[in-house]
This record gives sequence, structure tokens and C-alpha cells, in this order.
Amino acid sequence: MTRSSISRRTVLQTASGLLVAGGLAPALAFQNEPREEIEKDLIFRSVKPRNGEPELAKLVKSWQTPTELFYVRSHAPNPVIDPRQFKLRVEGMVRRPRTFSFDEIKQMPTVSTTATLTCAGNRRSEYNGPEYQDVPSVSGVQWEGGTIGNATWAGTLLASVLKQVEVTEGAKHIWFEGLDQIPKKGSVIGFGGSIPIEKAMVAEGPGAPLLSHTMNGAQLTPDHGYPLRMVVPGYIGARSVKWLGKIVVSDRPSPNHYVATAYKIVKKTSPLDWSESGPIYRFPINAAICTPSAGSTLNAGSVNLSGYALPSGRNGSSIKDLLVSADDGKTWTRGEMIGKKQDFCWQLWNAQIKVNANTKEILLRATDSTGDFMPARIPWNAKGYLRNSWYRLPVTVK
Ligand SMILES: Nc1nc2c(c(=O)[nH]1)N[C@H]1C(S)=C(S)[C@@H](COP(=O)(O)O)O[C@H]1N2
Ligand SMILES: [Mo]
Repeated sequence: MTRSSISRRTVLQTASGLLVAGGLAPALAFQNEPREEIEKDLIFRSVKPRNGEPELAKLVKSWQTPTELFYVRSHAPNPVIDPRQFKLRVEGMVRRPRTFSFDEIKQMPTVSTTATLTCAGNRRSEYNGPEYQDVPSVSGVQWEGGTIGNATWAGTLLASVLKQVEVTEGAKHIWFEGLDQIPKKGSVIGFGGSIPIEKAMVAEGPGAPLLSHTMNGAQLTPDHGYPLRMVVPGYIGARSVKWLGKIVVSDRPSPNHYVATAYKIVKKTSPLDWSESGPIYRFPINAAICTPSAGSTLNAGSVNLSGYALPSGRNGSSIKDLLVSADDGKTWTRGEMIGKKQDFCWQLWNAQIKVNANTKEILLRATDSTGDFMPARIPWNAKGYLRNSWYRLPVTVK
């Protein structure tokens, strides 16, 4: 058994062991959230703040992810926001800075889109696997492949809000700020995001960023940003700022920690130099095997596999080829895309493969229509982002 498969299972057991020990849960749960959600649907890597991902076998059951199975990634406890008091401030390089009430936002025309969100830290735990013995271990939430979900969002176009405030010439970036309170280096900050103005101004089609108040047909839950969050299709989840409280129009990317420092690919560590690269915006291609589960014992012969594949977040990108191997990459079998295919959304797939007693791992790789591909190996980076090398599922075959 590989080191990564052991550590993966240990993490999972710790998380579920903690949650099953019922006595602990009430003290750790936050006021405005139902306990059932913690126990039934997500594996919580931490509950304060709330960071949970679904079991992959549950996640792959539907193209549209039910809200209970949608991963939660938060840097601080959910802020409690009264929608009647809620104010969204829009300022910066605009002719008419303005404060919107929640009702004013809701009264603007509502647009609906289905889009996949994925955390830049999806599959991070694999960076601490056996390939990376000679580099520092990667800290941060030890996610497996479940920090991804595909939901239908409804709300107001960011482009409409920007039109109302009249953006001035020279504006290049739009900053978002959350109303959460995150302790950072002796002060308290809101989670910040930032996107280039070209993306912010997209006003048509599935790639248009939304100020979303509705998820899968219901009001946003506290975990997912109630009452209002950004949804930026095609971009890493971190740009979809939850509990949105402020939008700033600027000529540069946001100086907020989560744009200027975190969510960057940084490879040098001594000293760590955050200016080595720019903020991550679009997500790259990624895919995972969701069934059978990691560590399963299989009978020799034919096995059915299922999973998700996310094409890169470019316009019109879709999965071109998806291949699986049970002999360490000597031979590959093509998987079949099933169900819906929509821009900025994942695709689900099935494959059948023959395994025998020599099979220790099942490998998965994919390419998309824009030329993006999953590499065999991926270099280590300090924060463990964008893990999208071939997915390796450890199995035992009888
Ligand atoms: N205000 C705020 N927005 C946030 C975050 C946060 O901690 N605070 N986390 C970000 C990250 S890293 C991700 S991946 C997505 C997760 O969205 P979800 O919890 O609805 O799945 O929200 C983003 N928006
Ligand atoms: Mo994230």
C-alpha cells in the first residue's frame, strides 16, 4: 500500500470518528446550522471554520450537486447577516458610487446559470504522497477530490451592477470583499477576491459572473454565503466571494491577502516569495475516479468505474478524451461521457476496465477541447494548489 493511500484513509477515519462521537458535535456546531448537515452529508476536515467535502461516491450520483452535498470551504465562522440590514457598497473607479440594499439587488433582473465551483486546493492531500518525500509537506486543509460541485445559481449580473455605477476609464480589476471576519496577522479581514474587468463585464451566456442569492432554486444557505455571494464561472472557487459586502473597481488586483498572497502557485521556499507569480483565476482541467472508492478490494475481471471530469474554465471547453489504465499506463481504455455537457460545468463519465492481481492502482487522465491536459506528474507548490495530475486510485485485486 502506498503512503498516500494510508494517509488518505486515516484522515477520513479521523474526521468521521470525530463526528460520530455525538457528544462533541453540538459544542462545535455553529448556531444557525443544522447538525444533520454535519453528520450526514459531508466529511468535515474542520468544523471551526467549516470545511467539508462529500464522499466521492455520493458526489458522482448527479450532474447537479444537491446543496447538502456541495463542499463547504470557509476561512472563518459564517457571519450572521440580517438581510434587512444588509448593504452592498460599490465604489472605487466609478462615477456613481452606491450602496444597494438586498431588496434592490433582488429587484434587478434575475439571471440563472449552472456552473461548477472547485477549490484550488482540491486533491491537496495528494501533494503529501510518496512522490514528494524530498520537499516540505504541504499544510492547509487536506482535501481529497471532493471540493467540487455543480449547482444552478440565480441572481443579478455583475455587469448590470457595474453599469449602474458607471465604471470610469482605466479600470482593470474588480475586487470583492466578504463580510466574514478572518483573523490575519494581528488584524481581522474579510475574505477578498478579484477578477479582471474583461471577465467582470461578460453580460451574456453561461460565463457571466453573478451576484447570486439563489442556489439550486432555494435561498443560499449560511455555509454558501447567505444572503449574497459572487459566482464566477470558470474561475477557482476563491474568486466566488461569499457573504458579499463590497465591490471595488480598481486599476489593479485587490491587495487582500487571498489575492495578493494566497491562491498563487509559488515554488521557491527559501525565502517564500509571493511575487513569484500572479493570482490564479481560471481553473485548469481536472478529473477523479469516484467509484469504486480508494482502497477497495475488487474481484479480478471487469470493473465499472465512474467519476467526474472538469474541462478547463475557458469558453466552450469540454472533455475531449478520458482514459483509464489498470496496468500502470501501459494500455489505456477510453471512458464514456454521460449526461449533460454545458460550458463551465463538469461532465460525469463511466468506464469499464479489466483488473488482475497485479493491479495496484487505476489511473485516470483526460484532455479537453482547448488543449488542456492532466499531466502525469505535477511539481510541488508551497500551498498545494491546482493538483490535476493523473488521478491514481489505490485498489487491491483478489
Ligand atoms: N467570504 C468568503 N468567501 C469565500 C471563502 C471564504 O472563506 N470567505 N472561501 C472561498 C473558497 S476558497 C472557495 S473554494 C469557495 C467555496 O464555496 P462553497 O463553500 O460555497 O463551496 O468560496 C470562496 N469564497
Ligand atoms: Mo478554495
